[in-house]
Amino acid sequence: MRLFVAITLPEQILAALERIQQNVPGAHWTPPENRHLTLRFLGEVNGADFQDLMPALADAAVPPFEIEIASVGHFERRQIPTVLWAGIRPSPDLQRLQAKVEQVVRSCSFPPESRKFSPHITLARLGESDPLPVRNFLQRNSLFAPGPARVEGFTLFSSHLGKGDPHHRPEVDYLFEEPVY
Ligand code: 3AM
Repeated sequence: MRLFVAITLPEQILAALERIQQNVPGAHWTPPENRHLTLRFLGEVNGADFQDLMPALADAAVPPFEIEIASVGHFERRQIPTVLWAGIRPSPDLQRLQAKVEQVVRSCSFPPESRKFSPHITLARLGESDPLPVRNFLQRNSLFAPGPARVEGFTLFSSHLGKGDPHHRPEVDYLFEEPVY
C-alpha cells in the first residue's frame, strides 16, 4: 500500500485556494480533495509495517496549533517550474509535529527522509506551461493570505494511482487532545 501522512485543510482554506487557481494554461490543478499538507511520504508499505505504523503514529500527537497559509511559490527542475504551491508561514509547532512523525516513522524501521521538510500545499503540476503566465501567477498571488487554519490532528492516507488524479483514502485520523493545565 502506498502511504503518506498529511494534515487536512479546513473548507475555507480549500475554497480560497480554488479561487486563485486561474490563468496558467497547461497547469494541471490538483483537485481540492487531494489538497493537504504532506508531513511524510512513506511510499509502498507492506501489511506488517502498516500494522506497526498505525498505532505508533499516535505517539506523534502534539497539542492543537495554528498554521498560516501564506503566499505561493514553485518547485523547479532544471530551471523549469514543475509545481505550484501555497506556502506555510514558518511554524515551530509544525516543525515539531513533523519531527515527531519522522521519529515515529524511523522507530518503525523506515529509512529516514533525506529531503528537507518544506511545508507546502500543492496547487498544480505544470506540464509544458509557458513561463510568463507562471511568473504572473506567482506575482499576482504573492500576498495570498487566506487566514489561519487550526491543526487538530493528522491523517494516515493511502494513495491509489490509476488513470488521472490519484485517489487518497484516509486510513486513520489522529486527533490531538487539548492540554490539561
Ligand atoms: O500532495 P503533495 O504534493 O503534498 O507529491 C506527493 C504528494 O504530496 C508526495 O506524496 C504526496 C502523496 O502522493 N510524493 C509522491 N512521491 C514522493 C516521493 N518519492 C512524494 N514525496 C516524497 N518523495
